[in-house]
Amino acid sequence: MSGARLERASPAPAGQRAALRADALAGLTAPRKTLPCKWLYDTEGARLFEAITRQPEYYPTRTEVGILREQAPAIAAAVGPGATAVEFGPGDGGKAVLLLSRLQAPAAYVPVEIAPEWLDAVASRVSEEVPGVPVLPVVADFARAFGLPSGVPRERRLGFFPGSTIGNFEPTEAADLLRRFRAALGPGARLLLGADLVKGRAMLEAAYDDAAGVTAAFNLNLLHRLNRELEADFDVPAFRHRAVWNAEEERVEMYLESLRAQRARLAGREIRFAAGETIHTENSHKYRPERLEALADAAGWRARAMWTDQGRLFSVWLLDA
Ligand code: AVJ
Repeated sequence: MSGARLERASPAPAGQRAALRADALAGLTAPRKTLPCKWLYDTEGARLFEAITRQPEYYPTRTEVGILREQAPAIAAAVGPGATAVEFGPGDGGKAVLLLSRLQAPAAYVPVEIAPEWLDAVASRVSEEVPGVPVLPVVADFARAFGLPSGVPRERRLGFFPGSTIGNFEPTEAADLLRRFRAALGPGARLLLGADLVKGRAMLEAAYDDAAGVTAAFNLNLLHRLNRELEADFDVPAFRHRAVWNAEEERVEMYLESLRAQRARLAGREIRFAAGETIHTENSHKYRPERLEALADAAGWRARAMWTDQGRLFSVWLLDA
């Protein structure tokens, strides 16, 4: 996947910065400190995530791309000709290029993305690499209610939500999200969904704490970001990255752990840390196939097909509205 083509505008616009400040103040003054994982993805965070996907321990991206490639004929046959692919959070557009180039005569590609500059880059990449498929970009936050513009064909809509991004949502939020996708896509739609599967602790914890330290840098970048954008003064080397498989909740949890008692200034407030105290920065939920199916069901979708790899590490689903 070539992530280098895309650049997010930096620094973030004023509205975003105010939202970051509000989230950081709320999260870091709570009894159990937390920061929303969406803030991991500034320019540097997006670059580091792309580097994570190339680490030997981080199996999800390469496994999902392998499934999409290997099962492309089955996926294309199940989807049929003339689909309009609507992708929620297209990343660098690499998976869209893969999908569109394997589908039978796709009618259009509709990337839905909150950052306009990111959307432009995806649109030009897909137009270049899959010529002949019209690209209709939509600026929207798919995590909230949204509608597709009237210019998007109504027939044969295929939602596309790869990457196990669904795993970043709590199961109830994930069901809400799938329900909103269904509402936005309309009757008769399909959804091609990627979900990471439950597996053993060792493999999961290694995937979220690679030996090269890229995931650690990705997580710690959140503190650098608060220093950069909110003029905070976190002593970043005094924190360390931790990744823990929570077997009860079936999710990998990422934390930043304070190595000593310390304090930091943030937007006029003092944030205190005890030695060993943590900031919870991300949940990455893993699914058993039957749980994913139940989740889809609860959101009004019916599972039509599921594809997996030989090791049953990752799953790609085709759902019917
Ligand atoms: C992009 C959200 C799917 O949860 O695996 C990778 C993000 N965090 N390593 C994931 C992530 C740490 C990733 N998602």
